[in-house]
Amino acid sequence: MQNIQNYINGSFQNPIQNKWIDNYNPSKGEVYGQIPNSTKEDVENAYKAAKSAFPKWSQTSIEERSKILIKISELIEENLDAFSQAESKDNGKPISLAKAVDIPRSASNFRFFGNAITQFASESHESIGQAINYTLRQPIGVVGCISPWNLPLYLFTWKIAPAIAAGNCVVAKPSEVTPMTAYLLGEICSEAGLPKGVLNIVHGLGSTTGQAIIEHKDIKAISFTGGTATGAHIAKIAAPMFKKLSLELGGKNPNIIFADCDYDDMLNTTVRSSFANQGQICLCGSRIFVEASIYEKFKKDFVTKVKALKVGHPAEANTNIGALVSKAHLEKVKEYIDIAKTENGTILYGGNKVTVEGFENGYYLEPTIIEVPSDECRVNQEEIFGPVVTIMPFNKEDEVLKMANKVKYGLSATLWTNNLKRTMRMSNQLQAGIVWVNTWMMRDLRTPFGGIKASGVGREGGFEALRFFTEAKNVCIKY
Ligand code: TXE
Repeated sequence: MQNIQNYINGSFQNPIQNKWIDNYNPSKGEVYGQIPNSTKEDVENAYKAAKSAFPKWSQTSIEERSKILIKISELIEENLDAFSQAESKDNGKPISLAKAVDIPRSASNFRFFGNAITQFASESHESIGQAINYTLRQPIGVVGCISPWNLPLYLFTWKIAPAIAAGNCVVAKPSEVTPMTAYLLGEICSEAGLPKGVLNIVHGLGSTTGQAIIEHKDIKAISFTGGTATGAHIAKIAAPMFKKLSLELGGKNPNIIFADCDYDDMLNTTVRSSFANQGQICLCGSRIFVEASIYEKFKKDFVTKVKALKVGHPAEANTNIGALVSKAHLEKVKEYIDIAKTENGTILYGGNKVTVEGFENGYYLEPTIIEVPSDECRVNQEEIFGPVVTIMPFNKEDEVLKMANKVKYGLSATLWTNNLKRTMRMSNQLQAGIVWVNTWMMRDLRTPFGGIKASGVGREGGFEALRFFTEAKNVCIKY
């Protein structure tokens, strides 16, 4: 059994009240370890460690901070295999994906902000003839980072790296469903020379451990990624406490395909944007709209490609679709497939659980394509967050634009066309924080990341993240 502990004040500690929860291996459907279900007392200890580390860390030179973050990045890269295996085992994603995306991007997060902090300048404004103004961007103090199970280390480090780069100290909680790589990160941080107390990692349920973090009166900012409902719950508690909030929530992203697109590139990318990570990425293009003139051709070609995807054990090199993250999530996704049938949806491919030989209790599901008669059905409106996409044709630009925007979410959108004017017109009107044109998930970490409407509040990435994790102070000196 792999039991893990909290990482508080630079050392590993058991939860004070000795409460533990099971950690499952989704590819086998069995418990493989225990993790702390930390209580208020553990969160208070983590907070105290962060608070006592803050004066020195916030005064640590930019060069020194940068050096430590880059060292953390290098140590993650040196331990790529161990981290990838841990991530794949904990989440159910193919080892190939953890190795190619999750872990390298976690290293990039630290490297990026280790460099960005050396370029993060403050402004000054001259009030001609009267005064000089300069703006300090000071670290907030102790901040909370709470992350989800879909891209565990990738999203955990996406918050922690800018927070500590900006001089804050952190109380961080990974998802209780996928705690393993966050646990491994603790060791790496100590080895990289991160002073104790700068980063504290507490494990446990959202309703206990997570709740204790958002309720803590002296944790001044919360950076959260997860479900929209949870985000709303956090906002209700944190807003009256005047905490800074960054909320990266759900999505129901349109993938709009015009006939004039580069067809093969579109087709191959659409398979990825539909089913990567078992469709458990908030950026997946889960609603596919295809121009009528190529709809029948697309349907045939897309089904053929998806049929060729291999659902298998995540440790197999040729597995394309691994296990869903939990039994509960598998049932939730399966329920949506059943709902689609009651809404006159047609299952063009998939829809069934898969039994993988030797892993009969694993949480496996076929990649599923559902043709829907209307954009207003539930499977086209609600985030399913699994290997399920809907498809339907459209005739006119304004028709598809209206359907694309007619959801409560506004995270990302993908547009396939070679018509420049159409690209500008539609990108301008699509209600999303990110629009990919003729690509998907191409990421430049300097760009603002986040959505609008029910997809969240605020932006992560680049200087946006460093601004979130600092307070601006204007100093005006009369001369
Ligand atoms: O998110 P949750 P989960 C969506 C997707 C998914 C749904 C739930 O629809 O099905 O969110 O996923 C912690 N106070 N996305 O279960 O439940 C919890 O412990 C403080 C989209 O991962 O919101 C975990 O660490 N914390 C998303 C984190 O919040 C609380 C990616 C996320 O848990 C808490 C993942 C509370 N009261 C899921 N309750 C995206 N946009 O990337 C829970 N948590």
